[in-house]
Amino acid sequence: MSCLGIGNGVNDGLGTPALAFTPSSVNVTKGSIVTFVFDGIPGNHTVAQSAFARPCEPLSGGFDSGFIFVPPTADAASSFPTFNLTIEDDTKPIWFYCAQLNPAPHCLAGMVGAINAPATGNTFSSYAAVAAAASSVVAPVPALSGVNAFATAGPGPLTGSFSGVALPTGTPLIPIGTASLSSTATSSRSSSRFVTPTKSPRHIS
Ligand SMILES: [Cu+2]
Repeated sequence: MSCLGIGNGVNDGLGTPALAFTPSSVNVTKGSIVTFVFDGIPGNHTVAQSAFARPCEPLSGGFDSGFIFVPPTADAASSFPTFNLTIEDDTKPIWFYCAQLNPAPHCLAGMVGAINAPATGNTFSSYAAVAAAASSVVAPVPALSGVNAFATAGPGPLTGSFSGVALPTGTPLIPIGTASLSSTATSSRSSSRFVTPTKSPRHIS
């Protein structure tokens, strides 16, 4: 099993640095379970599968954890929510990113990761470089099944102060599939594809 911390490095028992998955690249064998730990305090992150060439957008048929909110008041000794991915094919790289946009797009800030990335060619560092230059970040719809990996349950436990939210806290409503970093993303709220955040806006990185 591999364990990846997700967070911003404050009071974080795993030492997860700001806006990163730690470690950000792992190699595991078929059948392995990769456990993502939402351990950053505070934090509101996602684990979403993407394609190498489009690091900050959901991969068709990819997995997505949804946003998991860890409040500033969380205890570092908490049982943080985890998201467990079973790897179905260890010959294919699995790329993933965080779709949080607040206070800056995490995907462009380095919150990307890889499972079984090649050592040459499409390497993890190449993926991260493409992400850093992305022109848009798109939040997927949460999904358990992915491409070459799957989860059997959403992130949990979502008890106490932990919760799953439909959109990043503090982020303006954005049309799913058309979010753009260069727009204010607030021009229209009439579309049925908008999702209302379940928490009041706040500034969480
Ligand atoms: Cu994030």
